[in-house]
Amino acid sequence: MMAMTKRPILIHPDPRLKTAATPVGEITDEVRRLADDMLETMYDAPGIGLAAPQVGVLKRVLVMDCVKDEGEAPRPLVLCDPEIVWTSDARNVYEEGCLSIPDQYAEVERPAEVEVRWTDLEGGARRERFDGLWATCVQHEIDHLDGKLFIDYLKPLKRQMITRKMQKLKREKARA
Ligand code: K1U
Ligand code: ZN
Repeated sequence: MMAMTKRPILIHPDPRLKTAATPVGEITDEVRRLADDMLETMYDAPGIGLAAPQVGVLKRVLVMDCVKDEGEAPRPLVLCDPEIVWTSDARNVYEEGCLSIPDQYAEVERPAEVEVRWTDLEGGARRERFDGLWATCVQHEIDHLDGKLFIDYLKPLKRQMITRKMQKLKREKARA
């Protein structure tokens, strides 16, 4: 049994959040440890998703659990080298947030359903169609792996306003 460690989450702006991550290829113990730590970090935040670049690791690994009901069993998913293989024509608007852009929310329009192919932690090939919040979340997380943030979908002025707030937050945190 591996000990899970909470890792610090990078706050925007940070060049690592703008960099495309590289495929993991073979699933090693290092990848398994990273995934365990990311789940711990995501649940602790709390959040419904997390991508490896958000903890400073430029590898194509994401975790998510979009189960909302208190009574429902958690469904932690780890996706290595995920690829979107199909998107619906129907679109969905969701007010998104991001653990790397705390307390900022904005509506983003994305395909309502997506089919994703990935490798699981046992090295198996997986394929699943996601809808609702799961579809929004997996697209948000795959964007992170491509160095893209949800604010990149917003008008430049709104994006700039949020970036300035985050710069101020980082300055304050550095002084504290
Ligand atoms: O990638 C991230 O920064 C995580 C992010 C994922 C996400 C949220 C909303 C739409 C798309 C993707 C978050 O988890 S932000 C926190 C959040 O949404 C949440 C936190 C606690 C309970 C429920 C939701
Ligand atoms: Zn995010």
